Amino acid sequence: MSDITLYAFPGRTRAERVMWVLAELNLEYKLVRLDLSKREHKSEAFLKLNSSGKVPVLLHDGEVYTESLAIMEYLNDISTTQHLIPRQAKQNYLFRNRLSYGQSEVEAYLWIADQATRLTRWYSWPEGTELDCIKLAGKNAAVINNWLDESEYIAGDVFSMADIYFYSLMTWAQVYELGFSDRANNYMRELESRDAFPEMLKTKSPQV
Ligand SMILES: N[C@@H](CCC(=O)N[C@@H](CS)C(=O)NCC(=O)O)C(=O)O
Repeated sequence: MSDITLYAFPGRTRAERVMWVLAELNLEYKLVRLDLSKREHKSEAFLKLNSSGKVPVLLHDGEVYTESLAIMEYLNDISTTQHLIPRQAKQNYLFRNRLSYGQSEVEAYLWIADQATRLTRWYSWPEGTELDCIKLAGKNAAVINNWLDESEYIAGDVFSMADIYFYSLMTWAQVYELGFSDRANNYMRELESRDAFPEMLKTKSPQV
């Protein structure tokens, strides 16, 4: 039996995306919540696992895996039962298209908006950066409404890892009061009703 450990923080972070994937794939794991106040993520021991001192970090049979999306795809690869990434070429293209868009056109702006607001202790951005980022993230988030008008899920008509990723982005966008269509809000409620949905993701507390 494989041995999986996931490192996260006590609050909501990018680690919950990974937890959701682990639950969907029925993979058992041990969860280690690092103590942020003690800066355990910058300890010598943790920096040996991830030199950037960030979560999520996954250990699988003694090997280290970092970067939330790469970890999610890796877990899909090692699963012998369910699959959350479409294999057929055109569906797989759509899946990758959504992930790529989410990373470069939505998450990038949300992350800089976070850095320019609640993370100013560590990051320094020129005045106005937050508003510019929120405007761009909002414009791009509107594209999500269009996708959901055309298909049941983010990357077509089958639930995939892209839905897990976009749920995480959409709740993050809501921290900045970016609105979604009724259809998009219903889609989020449907995802929340999945058995594997981690309750933690419903909290609107910001990502660290
Ligand atoms: N691109 C990385 C980002 C990881 C990241 O920024 N994690 C945050 C928590 S969501 C973190 O560990 N922050 C602590 C720090 O930057 O010191 C991923 O997707 O895994």
